[in-house]
Amino acid sequence: MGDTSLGITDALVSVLRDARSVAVLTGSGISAESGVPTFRDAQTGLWSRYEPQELATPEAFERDPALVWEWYEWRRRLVREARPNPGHLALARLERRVPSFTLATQNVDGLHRRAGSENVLELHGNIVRSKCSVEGFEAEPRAGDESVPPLCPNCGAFLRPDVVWFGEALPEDAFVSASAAARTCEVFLSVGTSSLVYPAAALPSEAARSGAVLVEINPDDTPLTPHVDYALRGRAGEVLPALVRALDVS
Ligand code: BV8
Repeated sequence: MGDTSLGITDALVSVLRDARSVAVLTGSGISAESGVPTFRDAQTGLWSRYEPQELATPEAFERDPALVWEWYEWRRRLVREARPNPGHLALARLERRVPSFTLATQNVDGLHRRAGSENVLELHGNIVRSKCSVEGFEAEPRAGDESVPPLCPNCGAFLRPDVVWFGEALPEDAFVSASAAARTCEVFLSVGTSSLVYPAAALPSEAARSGAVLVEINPDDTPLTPHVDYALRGRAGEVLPALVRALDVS
């Protein structure tokens, strides 16, 4: 049965095994074991002197488009080299055994889809995609375009990463679907997020208010911890596989 050293009790295993609908919110903590730095970890090397929250804004792009573009190019290289880890893979396995499963992620690294998850809502966009900073359409640089940032092939404005910056609205359809899943699920897992960034951070409480069993998977406490039914203290790459394994043997 459950691995009680990680807080996985028989009660939690049985609730999850019987659930017909499960919703999950992930944050950058689930990608930490894939080598993608979490959003609030001290940045390494050249980027150590910048605060991510300062760079991930329209104002920073307005002020210094080349700097912001280079920061994303650095992160894109990390993401390209990264592989899904056992935490991502466990969520893909869980999706296959739950009748209704929704995975809302704050991450922009695309690792959930690469792990085989299908119903993924990218609340904050995807770092691999670019879009025109004026027209807003998805666009890629023309071959041979050496400018930094590259220019929109359609209108010549700067391209920007297709992610949601601080102060920007989340993609409406993704967030509406994530809210609906939070309101209707029986079990809500909050994994690898500091629960500080809104409106995504409101989803777990919305689930709890609608009667869901609320589970947090994180090595540390967060502002959500006092409100959860189960706080599983550990790394996503360790806890999630143990949780899914417990379902298989139960
Ligand atoms: C908006 C994309 C309005 C870019 C990101 C109240 C309501 C609404 C908005 C606000 C509000 N209060 C404040 C706001 C404004 C702001 C906000 O929330 N600010 C915070 C800082 C207070 N919100 C916004 O601006 C949002 N927009 O509301 O617009 C609007 C509405 C209509 C019209 C116009 C405007 C937009 C927010 C999205 C910003 N973009 N990312 C990019 O990536 O470059 S957010 C960024 O933070 C990442 O997406 C990241 O995922 C996210 C959250 O961080 P975490 O994922 O939690 O990562 P973090 O490093 O913080 O924590 C990692 C956790 O993992 C830790 O707990 C750690 O313990 C744990 N961990 C570590 N290792 C592991 C682990 N866990 C498991 N396993 C491990 N191995």
